[in-house]
Amino acid sequence: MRPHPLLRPLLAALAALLLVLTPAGPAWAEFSLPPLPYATDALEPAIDATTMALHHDRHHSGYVANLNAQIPAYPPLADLSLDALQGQVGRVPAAVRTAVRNNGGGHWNHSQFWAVMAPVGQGGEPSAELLAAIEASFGSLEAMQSKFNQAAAGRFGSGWAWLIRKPTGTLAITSTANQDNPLMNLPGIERGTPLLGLDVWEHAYYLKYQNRRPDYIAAWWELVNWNEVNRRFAATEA
Ligand code: MN3
Repeated sequence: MRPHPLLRPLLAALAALLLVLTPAGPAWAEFSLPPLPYATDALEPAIDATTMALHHDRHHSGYVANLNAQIPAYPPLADLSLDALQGQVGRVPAAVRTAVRNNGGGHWNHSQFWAVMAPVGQGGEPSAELLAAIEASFGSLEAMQSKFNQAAAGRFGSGWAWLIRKPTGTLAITSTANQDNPLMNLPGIERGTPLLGLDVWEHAYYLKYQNRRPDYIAAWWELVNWNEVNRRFAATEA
């Protein structure tokens, strides 16, 4: 049977209409892995290239993929920025909360981690404003670093050490387990704006340092990108 002569132009018109009505991109935005801001060997010798490649290309990308995998079960996730998500983890439905907490936290934490490091000699110095705040809260830069080192070395199992600015304006050192961070509205977390966070999961240092976490922590200070820490501190003043 021959199709009606008007069928083909009618279908073409319908297809054109659908093209006009369909948004250009997907209806929701997926989270994406940021590229490292330097080469994988740029932080040698404190952090070796193999650790950096595995850490970014396998571990961090895994958090991003697993976070995106929660979107079908909880579509509002796609409308949240990564920053906004951290403060709302406690309101995520129970069925997906643990996965969003672990993988959303993992994505945020690692994104800041790459940014607060720089090749030796390229990280600058604490700004006068940041240094004044550190001295007001801890007495000295060295005292802050000592307290940070204790938090990093003393974190049992996997987690992070943080320099944060509390809602009161003072600076503090804190530590979180697993992939939690100080932005999360969850019980047991000392909240504040992270200025500097160190990954003390074994995957961050074990290839080079094995069980010598304090050696990794000591070497890491050479990599701190104070320019970025200064920027984060200044943003809390805004
Ligand atoms: Mn890690």
